[in-house]
Amino acid sequence: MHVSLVEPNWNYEVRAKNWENYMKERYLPIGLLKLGSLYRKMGATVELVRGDGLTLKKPDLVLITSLFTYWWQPVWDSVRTYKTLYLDAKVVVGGVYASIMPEHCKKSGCDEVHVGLMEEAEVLIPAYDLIQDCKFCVIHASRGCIRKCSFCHVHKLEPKPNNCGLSLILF
Ligand code: B12
Ligand code: SF4
Repeated sequence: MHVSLVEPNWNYEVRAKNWENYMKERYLPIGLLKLGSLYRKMGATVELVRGDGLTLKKPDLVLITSLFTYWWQPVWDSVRTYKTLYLDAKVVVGGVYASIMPEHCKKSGCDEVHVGLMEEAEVLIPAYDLIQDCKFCVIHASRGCIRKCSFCHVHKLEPKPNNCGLSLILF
C-alpha cells in the first residue's frame, strides 16, 4: 500500500521576503510525520507532499492534514485535487480544522473526516526523514489543558491533559 501524506498549500501572509519558506522550514507538519511512522510500521510506503506538489507514486490512501479553521479552503483544494487525480484512492482529512468543524470538512468531498488525535501515532517518533535537510525536531511536551477557556479549542481537541514523555533526538 502507498500512502500520500498531504500538507495543503497554506495561505501564508507575505509579511517579509521568503516568509513562506521561513514558515515551511520551521513549522513542520508534525501530525503527518507521526502518521508516516504509523503507516510505515504497518508495512506501507509513505511520501510527504507539501504545498502544491504532486505525488511521485499513485497512492492508495491520501491523508490530508488541516490547521486553522480559517484555512479550510486550501484543505478543500487538496481534497479536490486528489479526488480528481486518483479516483481509486481513499481521501481522509484530519487535524485541527477537521476536528473542530467535521461537518463543514465533510462537504469538501473527502471520503472520511478523522476527529481528534490518532492515539496509535502519538507514541511514535515522527518520520523526520520525510523532510529534506531537516535540521531540528519538534517536541510535544504535553497535550491538552486543565482549563476550559470559552474561546479556546485545546481542551476539546485534546480532552485528556497529559505529559507526552520527552524524547531527545540528536542529529
Ligand atoms: C502550533 C500552533 C500554532 C503555530 C502554527 C504554526 C504552523 N504554521 O504550523 C503558531 C504559533 C504560528 C500558531 C499561531 C496561531 N494560532 Co495556533 N496553534 C498551534 C497548536 C498549539 C498546534 C497545532 C498543530 O500544529 N498541531 C499539529 C497537528 C496538526 O498535529 P497533531 O495534532 O500532532 O496531529 C495529530 C492529530 O491532529 C491527527 N491528525 C493530524 N492530521 C491528520 C490527518 C489525517 C488524515 C488523520 C487521520 C489524522 C490527522 O493525528 C496526529 C497524531 O495524533 C494548536 C493547539 C492544539 N493543541 O492543537 C493552536 C491553534 C491551532 N491555534 C489557534 C489560533 C487561534 C492561532 C492564532 C490565530 C492566534 C493569534 N490570535 O494570533 C495564530 C495564527 C497564526 C497564523 N499564521 O494564522 C487555534 C485555532 C482555532 C481555530 N479556529 O482554528 C488553536 C486550535 C488553539 C486554540 N486557542 O484553540 N499556532
Ligand atoms: S486559552 Fe486554552 S490552552 Fe490557554 S489556559 Fe485557556 S483553555 Fe488552556
